[in-house]
Amino acid sequence: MTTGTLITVAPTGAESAKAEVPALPVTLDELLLTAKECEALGAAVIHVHIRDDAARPTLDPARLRETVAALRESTDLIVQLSSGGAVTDPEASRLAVLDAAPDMASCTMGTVNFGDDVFLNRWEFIVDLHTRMQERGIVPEYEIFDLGHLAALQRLLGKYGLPAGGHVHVDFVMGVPGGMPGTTETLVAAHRMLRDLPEGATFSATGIGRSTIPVMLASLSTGGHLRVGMEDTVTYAKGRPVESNMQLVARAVGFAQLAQRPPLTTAEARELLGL
Ligand code: KMH
Ligand code: ZN
Repeated sequence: MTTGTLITVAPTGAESAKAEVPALPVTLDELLLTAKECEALGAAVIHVHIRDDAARPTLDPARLRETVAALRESTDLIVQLSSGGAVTDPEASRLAVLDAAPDMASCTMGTVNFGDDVFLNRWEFIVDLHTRMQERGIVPEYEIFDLGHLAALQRLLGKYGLPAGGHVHVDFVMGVPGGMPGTTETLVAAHRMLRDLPEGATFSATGIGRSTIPVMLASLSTGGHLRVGMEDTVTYAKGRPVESNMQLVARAVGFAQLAQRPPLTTAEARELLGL
C-alpha cells in the first residue's frame, strides 16, 4: 500500500567546503535554523553531519551530543546522525557517534569508491555498528550505495537479526561516482531486490547532483520516500546554485504532493520507522 512520503533532509554532509558553498549550514545556529524551516515545510528526519569552528567535518563527541540535544529542544524532527562521517574518519570515531544517543544513525552496507576516494566499510565494522545500535535502541538507516550492499544487508539481518524497533528502512544513495548510477532503471533494480529483505521494508532514495530529479520521480512512482539536501545537491538547476536546503525540501514536497503522497508528519514518520 502506498503511503505518504517520508522526507529526510541532509543539510550539510562532509564533502562540500563552506568557502565554495556559502549557503551550507555549518554552525549549530545555522543547522537549527535550517532544521526548523525544513520541518515547517514537511521534512520529518534530519540526517546530520557536523562541522568544527573552521567549518571542517568533525565527529567530536561533545559537539555531537550538543547538536542532538539542541535539535531535540528546537524541533520534533527525528535526529539521524551520520556514522559515515568523512572518508578520512577512523572506525573508532564513527562507532563513537552512537554515544550521542540519536534516534537514528546511518549504517553503510559496504565499501564503495567515492569519487577519487574510498568510503571504507568493512564487514566486521558493519556488524559492530548494527549490533551496537540494536543494544542501544538506535534505529539504523541502512545506506545503499551499490546493489551488492542490499545483498550484504540481507546477510547481516539473517545472521544478526532485525534492528531496534523491528522495521528495516534503507536509503538508496545514487549517482556517487563509483557507486550505482542515479537512473530509473537502477532504482527499479534496487527496488526489486527489497523483496529479499523482511516484509514491510521501506526505502528512501537520493540522487547526487544532476540525478536528484530522476531519482526523486522514480522513488515516488515506486512507493519510495525521499532524501534531499545540500549534502547531495548543490546545484538547483543548470547554472543555478542551491540557495538553501529549504529550496530543496520545498521542491521535494511539491513533487510528493503532485504524486498524491503528501509528506508524513514527524509522528507518522516515527510510526513508520519503528521509533
Ligand atoms: N560522507 C560520506 C563519506 C553517511 O552519512 O552515513 C559518507 C556518508 C554516508 O555521507
Ligand atoms: Zn551523510
